[in-house]
Amino acid sequence: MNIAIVCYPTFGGSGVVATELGIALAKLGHQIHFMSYKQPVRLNLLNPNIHFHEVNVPQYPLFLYQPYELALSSKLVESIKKYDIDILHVHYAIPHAYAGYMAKKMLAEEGIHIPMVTTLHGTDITLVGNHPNYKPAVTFSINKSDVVTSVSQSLKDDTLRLFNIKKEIEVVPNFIDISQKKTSFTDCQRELMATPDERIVTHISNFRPVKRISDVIDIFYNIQKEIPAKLLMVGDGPERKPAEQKCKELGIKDKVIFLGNSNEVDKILCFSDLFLLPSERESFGLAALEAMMNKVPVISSNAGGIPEVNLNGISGYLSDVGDIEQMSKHAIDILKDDITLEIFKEKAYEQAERFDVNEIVPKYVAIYESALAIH
Ligand code: GMT
Repeated sequence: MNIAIVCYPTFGGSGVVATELGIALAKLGHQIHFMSYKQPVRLNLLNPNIHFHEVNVPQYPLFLYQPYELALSSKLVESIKKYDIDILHVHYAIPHAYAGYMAKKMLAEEGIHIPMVTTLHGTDITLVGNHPNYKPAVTFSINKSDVVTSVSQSLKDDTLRLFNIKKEIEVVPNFIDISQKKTSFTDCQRELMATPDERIVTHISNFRPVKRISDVIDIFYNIQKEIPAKLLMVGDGPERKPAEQKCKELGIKDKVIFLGNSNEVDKILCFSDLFLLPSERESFGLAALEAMMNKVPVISSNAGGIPEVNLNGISGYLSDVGDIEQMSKHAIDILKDDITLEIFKEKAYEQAERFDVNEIVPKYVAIYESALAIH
């Protein structure tokens, strides 16, 4: 199939999932055309089946906001015709499903009919899409998609609760490529980050308020009082500066390393002992799954779809949002002795295997095939 994938190119999980999906489909022999305003961070173009088409938005001083949707839908129309695209898969409803629908309508005028699959990722529904200023357009473009998928059952339930959706929503969980882990472990340089007696605790996100970065610091503060430890903070965003300030005030600044954005998270996770994800909301928690693939147990909140990924008492522990005391206690329980830690590490890996690329990508292929069959 010739497949167009529209996604955000930045460090957010939706762009990562879209990119990994395109790479997996390209390995299966499909021609993949990524459309975005920048090359997605995890996209390695050294594959003859992968193509990247940059969406350029001309800057015009009259506009306070440049019309990205227009540029995207025009680019889609042009590329779908030029590359004989069979299927359009948009990740993140805003504005991709909307622009995709406009492209479909323009193409239909020329007698070209192409099915559109929309994958909902979370913030497009729970945080942004539900805003009254966006809600009618988001509802419309979900209902006008040929197939709608969501990355967790929890997100499906939220979508049906918050929007007037007439379409069936199919749950297709996010995935990881377990085989990648086995090959990248030689690069693991734990000694650069911590002394042999220290545990390494890690958090990865885009440091937005929804990630509750302050809770991450509080939990680590409690851990390091009981167990020698370092905290690796990977990513960047609005909560980074306040977090750095908080570490200074708590007197733990030498134990917390802010690494900034990285597209090589496996090289950090491979020597991590525990992952913290105390989010306020999380439709899935891809970062937690990536940790588990690297045998890192997870201390998380029980928000949204996280319980579908992290199993309480098995791959880590779950607590109510904001329950710092319980999260700290559970973290210390896992880290306090090598045998317990090893058991949790193995169980985290076993749970991650359920989300392997080979289990999940065929579900998308089947969706494309049935969308093409009925279109
Ligand atoms: O929250 C983020 O880190 C970014 C956001 C995005 O849209 O890229 O992530 C959402 O999609 C991810 C991939 O499906 C999920 O793993 C995240 O849980 C989800 N984030 C939220 O729901 C807050």
